[in-house]
Amino acid sequence: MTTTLITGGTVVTATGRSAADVLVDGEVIVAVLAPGSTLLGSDLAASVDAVIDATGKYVIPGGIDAHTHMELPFGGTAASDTFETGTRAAAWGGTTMIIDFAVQTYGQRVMDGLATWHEKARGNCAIDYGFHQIIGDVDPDSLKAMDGLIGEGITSFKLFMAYPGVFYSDDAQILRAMQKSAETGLMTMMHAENGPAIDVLVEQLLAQGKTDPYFHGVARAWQMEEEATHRAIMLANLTGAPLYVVHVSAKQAVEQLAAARDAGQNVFGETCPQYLYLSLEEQLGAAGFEGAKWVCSTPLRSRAEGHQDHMWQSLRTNDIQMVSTDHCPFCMKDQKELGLGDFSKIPNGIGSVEHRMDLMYQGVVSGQITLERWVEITSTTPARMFGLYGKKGVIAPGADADIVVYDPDGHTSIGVDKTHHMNMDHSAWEGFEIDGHVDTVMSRGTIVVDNDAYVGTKGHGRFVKRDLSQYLI
Ligand code: DUC
Ligand code: ZN
Ligand code: ZN
Repeated sequence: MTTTLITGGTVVTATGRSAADVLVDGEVIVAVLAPGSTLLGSDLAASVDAVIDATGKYVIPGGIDAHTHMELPFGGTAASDTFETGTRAAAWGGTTMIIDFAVQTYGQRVMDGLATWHEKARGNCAIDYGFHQIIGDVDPDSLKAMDGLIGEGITSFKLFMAYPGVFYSDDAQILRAMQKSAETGLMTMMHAENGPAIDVLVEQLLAQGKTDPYFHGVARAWQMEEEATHRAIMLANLTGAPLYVVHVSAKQAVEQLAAARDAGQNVFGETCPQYLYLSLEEQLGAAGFEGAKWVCSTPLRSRAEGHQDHMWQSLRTNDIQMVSTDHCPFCMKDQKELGLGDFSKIPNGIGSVEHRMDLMYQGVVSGQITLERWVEITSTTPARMFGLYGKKGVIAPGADADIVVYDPDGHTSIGVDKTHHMNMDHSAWEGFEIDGHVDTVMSRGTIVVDNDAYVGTKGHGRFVKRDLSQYLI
């Protein structure tokens, strides 16, 4: 077993920062020591196999991206990152675990859907991974199958109030699934948009000749998100189900979540970097078909309406608890292009798994969030939310040695000809400049990224079984 000492850095956790050395033995952290401590010997550096000099740098728990879609068949094509390419790109950006979504499609058995996703991921990942289960067909069989999910290490399932004919669940199905959630402790994850109403607007816009990507954002108006979020909260309230709303983008949806939380309900919200930085006017409204790069659901919101500022504020006030990516990449060529002349045929999704840690660190630089909050929303809360904390999401003895050495004096330029390892022919983040740099990434004690070189291996990443959410009593 290899022993590594990470020395000279500032260890940052969700609750504070301190100068400390981190000792790794094999796959786990075994000690966090005050600088100069002789407790484990007078010259610890000389007695370990490797030393990482983190002087002037932050030592943080590796990022956990709790919302990715590698290889997802969707919109007439499939997300362009495989588990191999997507987890490698994640590692490049300081993410050491993803939680992807296994899919049960209509008419399929839940456990067969899960088995398919295990086959896709097994032996291919650069970093550890887990699964949530999409229940695309809530019927008596799938409700029964949900009883077996916890034993499989899958402690959360996702329903869609959008995408009629694809993943959509109606209110009766949602109610039944939430009853199961309340009974078992499984976290209900919700894509909260009123799909049937959106489809009417889509049809009307297209009939008026409004076919550009911009109209994707018009059809998926914030009222559609607010209404669905409210409905999901009410159904969760009635049933007692814990609820986690994914990819929140509208400030009105945040207000619904905040009100429910203030009233004591177990309701949580996730946002994504695109809802903090990008907008309906600037990106979705880009000239010609360019806006297709940013077609995702929920959609980018109007900056004039103040959604982005409100979302940053919600991260500070904890009305939104964490940031994932909803990584669902599609190339422009042959994929996004399916929607030339009809925005509703553009595959929905943005690729960001590589850049989440950097983009959120830029929020520290710009004064939007603190250093500790950065760690909290990108690693510690995702770990607690999805039953991984202790093993993941923290720098402490006994935790997996998933560690990132981050250089606040470094710089990262994002763009397809610069930092870009996702399997896409464009970057939704082209031109973004980050005042920081991921120097070293360790996954369970193995260095996978070292000073701008990928040194990881396909298959190093293991499936991680998760406990129930650690936010629930
Ligand atoms: N939204 C996206 O943008 N892509 C995948 C699925 C989703 O809900
Ligand atoms: Zn979704
Ligand atoms: Zn998603």
